[in-house]
Amino acid sequence: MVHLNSTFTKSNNLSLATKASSEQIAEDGKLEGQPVELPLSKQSPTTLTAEGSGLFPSQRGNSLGQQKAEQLGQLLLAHQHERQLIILQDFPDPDALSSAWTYQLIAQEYDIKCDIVYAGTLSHQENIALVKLTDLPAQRWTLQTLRGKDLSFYQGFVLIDNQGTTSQLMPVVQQAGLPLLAVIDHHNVQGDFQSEFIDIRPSIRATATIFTQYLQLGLLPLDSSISQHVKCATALMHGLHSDTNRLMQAKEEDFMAAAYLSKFYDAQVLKAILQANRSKRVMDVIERSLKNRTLQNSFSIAGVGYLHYDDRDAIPQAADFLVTEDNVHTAVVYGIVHDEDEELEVVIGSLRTTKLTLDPDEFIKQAFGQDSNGRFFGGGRTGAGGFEIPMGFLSGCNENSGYAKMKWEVFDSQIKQKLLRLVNPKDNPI
Ligand SMILES: [Mn+2]
Repeated sequence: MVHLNSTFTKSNNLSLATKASSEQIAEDGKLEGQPVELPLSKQSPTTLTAEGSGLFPSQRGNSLGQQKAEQLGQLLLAHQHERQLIILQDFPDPDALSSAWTYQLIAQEYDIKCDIVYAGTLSHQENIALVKLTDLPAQRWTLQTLRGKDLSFYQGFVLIDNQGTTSQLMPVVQQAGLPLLAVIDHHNVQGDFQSEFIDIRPSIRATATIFTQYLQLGLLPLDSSISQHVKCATALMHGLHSDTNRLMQAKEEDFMAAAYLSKFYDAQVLKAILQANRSKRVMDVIERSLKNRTLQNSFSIAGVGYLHYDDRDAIPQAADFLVTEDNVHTAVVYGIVHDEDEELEVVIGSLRTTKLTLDPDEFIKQAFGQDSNGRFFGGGRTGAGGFEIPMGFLSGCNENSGYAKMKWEVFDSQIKQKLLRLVNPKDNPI
């Protein structure tokens, strides 16, 4: 599938934009070293200096960023307790998605509730991966969906990483009389619009950079102990990465933003997002494996529940992914694969190891043993192994969800026990 980016052409350089940005840049340096007080809400009282905001020395002169962060803080303060719509281009890219999420998190500090919406689809594997792995809260609103929505529920809308020219939702929102509150973008100015706040900086390569600056400047300082912040930083890193062609087109400010994000983002999750040729259902399985994994003695063990026969390949992919975690040398992922047509169920598992002294074949044979005919449930080769355990009489009847859940739990614990006997030889409960 083709990754549809916005239809903006960045080379379509309007003199208006160039002039505006060079004028703004000429103001740089004015506020250098001065403390800037942002009018924030009570939830995040912050008096900021460039010193205290974790900026790099060369960024202290970035008065435009500071000025814009301050203005955005004022805007949000003036709209406290409201509901806003964040409109993205019809085929949102990682830059748009991550920036919108950041806006939502910042606005939350002012008790503003935002819905992130787009009218088209997430067409690229990477976008789907980003949304799944970070739980990014974007919603698809088709024109049909819109008919059932009462837009008077919202007090305004904002445009992020676009200027309204690439969204089918624009005419509808305008017709509903919603005011445009903010436009934050790095594309050249697309035309005339009235907005309370405008931060359009075509000199910056990604909207994610602009949002990272807002964070750094104190609108929402990231905290690596908050999982949502880590996910958001990961999303921003991905946005920045993808809009700068893996940083190859990045400018100083983009690198500075990346440097700040590097302290918070999750490299493993980003790596998973970048391995883009995976289906959404594979991503679901990887997500489950991440969520369910148990780490013991450098083993990562994860049961992923039920999956369709067509998706069985997701299990080795999830194991490939889990084994990349720091301090993990071996990953085992398993699930119940079912073929609806035949009411057949089988437990399928995969092992991946980077430990040279661990023989996957021996490990799996030892862990699961043989069936009544003397056949082993699995085996392996260097670095990888797999197993299949037929469920026989217990196959099917999953219409009863309570039963299906119970069945999974029994298999899950049994497999874990057998594996953990080898992982922690002394912890054998029997
Ligand atoms: Mn962009």
